[in-house]
Amino acid sequence: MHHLDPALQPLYEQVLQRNPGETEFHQAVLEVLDSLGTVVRKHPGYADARVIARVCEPERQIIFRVPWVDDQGRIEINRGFRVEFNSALGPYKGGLRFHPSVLLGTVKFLGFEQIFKNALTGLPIGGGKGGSDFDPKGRSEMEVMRFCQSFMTELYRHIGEYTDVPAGDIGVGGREIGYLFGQYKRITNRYESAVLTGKGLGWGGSQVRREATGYGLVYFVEEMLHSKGGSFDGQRVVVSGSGNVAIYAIEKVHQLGGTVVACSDSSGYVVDERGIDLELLKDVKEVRRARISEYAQERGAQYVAGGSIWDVPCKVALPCATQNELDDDGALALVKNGCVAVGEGANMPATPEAVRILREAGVLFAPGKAANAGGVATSALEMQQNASRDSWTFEHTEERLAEIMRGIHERCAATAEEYDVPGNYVLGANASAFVQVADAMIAQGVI
Ligand code: NDP
Ligand code: 2IT
Repeated sequence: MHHLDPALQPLYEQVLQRNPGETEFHQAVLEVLDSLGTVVRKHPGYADARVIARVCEPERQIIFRVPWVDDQGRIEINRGFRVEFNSALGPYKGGLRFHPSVLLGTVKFLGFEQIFKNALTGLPIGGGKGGSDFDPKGRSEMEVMRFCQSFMTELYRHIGEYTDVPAGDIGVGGREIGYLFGQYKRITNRYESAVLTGKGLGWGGSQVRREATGYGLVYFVEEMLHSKGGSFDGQRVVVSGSGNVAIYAIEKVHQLGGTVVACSDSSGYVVDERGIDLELLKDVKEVRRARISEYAQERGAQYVAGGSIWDVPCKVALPCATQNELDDDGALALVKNGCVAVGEGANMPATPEAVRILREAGVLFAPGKAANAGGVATSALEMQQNASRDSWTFEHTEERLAEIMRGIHERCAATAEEYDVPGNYVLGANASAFVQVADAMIAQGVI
């Protein structure tokens, strides 16, 4: 059993009781409460204001039916979600996930993380998340479009430039954002550019948004390595996943002189000692939407069906697929093979046990809510460009992103020092973000 600060234990038990079965949400809350024990001992006012209890309760949760017709004329029914978690710092902001595993508890864990992540960017965005249990795998373009149109036919009444601004996540990229935006525009008769981010470059999207999460992750980890006198140059790197975050993490690692020798999808992983061929990977994943096994076959690289990618020796590991994909066995394998740094590109990819093992072994660990904040930060830059009816160059936007990521690293490192746990980025991220959100909530009354 986990030992929380006595002031926070009853609160955690209440979260368990009021949100039964939502294990991922419980896990995300526990990690934050674990950090906040240190904060409330120093600043008891936050406990008195019951602001931690308020942060754990979403402002609004929407669940809706998404009926649509497949290519065979069969009626399909999915479930849609939007959890509007916290608007103390700005309109709700966070992605949409389309994956068969999505439950309310999944969306709540992601929305909860998003509150703190968005605060860390320093930009005016609150926290939210949404999605559906729709499985895009094997669906035709037209099926995906009809699904997106039906999803937006309900979602449109809950979102808006000043209310709630969705974007992509697993299973939702530029194609889906296009279909969603088109349907929002038809229903509302408004060209409200900043109602969604991740739009196409020709119609209100931002340069670097596609690359932002992966690039930002690598900037953050590079800062972390610099703090110990290291860098990516010449390092062997393993990146799990092969979607949006993974692809652009690989691209930036290669630009910084590292070599990514393995990546994966939900069927297996590929080991490519020459370094992943990004042109081929983008063609297989972004254009053909095919399996990583096809990459391995065409590249003549080793493919391992199932198995654990963390068995591949590396100096830096970047989990960029999904929650709880790096467990205690994975962490032990990484430590045994001499890994020095782990950066979470995905949301909550490392289990609590894995994080403990890595930290105890002295492995640098960057939590997702800090390290993968580059995506949402660039979404906020997209909103800024839309509001001023402007569009920036790639170079300018990338420089803004790099600056934001350096700022988040600095902020987490400084907060960890302030609480006498230098190098503990988990505590640094949680404490710093919480204090900002809590102060805003207290200033705005009992909200
Ligand atoms: P994509 O849909 O583009 O790619 C997801 C990748 O992860 C695919 O390779 C997929 O494999 C794999 N994957 C997904 N679910 C599972 C699963 N249950 N088990 C094993 N593998 C899985 O999504 P993104 O790259 O956008 O997102 C990846 C992670 O990054 C998520 O945790 C997301 O929340 C997080 N994130 C995304 C941001 C963004 O801007 N897109 C921003 C910040 C965080 P397969 O194709 O076989 O399903
Ligand atoms: O997890 C995340 O931060 C995202 N999926 C991106 C959210 C956004 O609004 O850009």
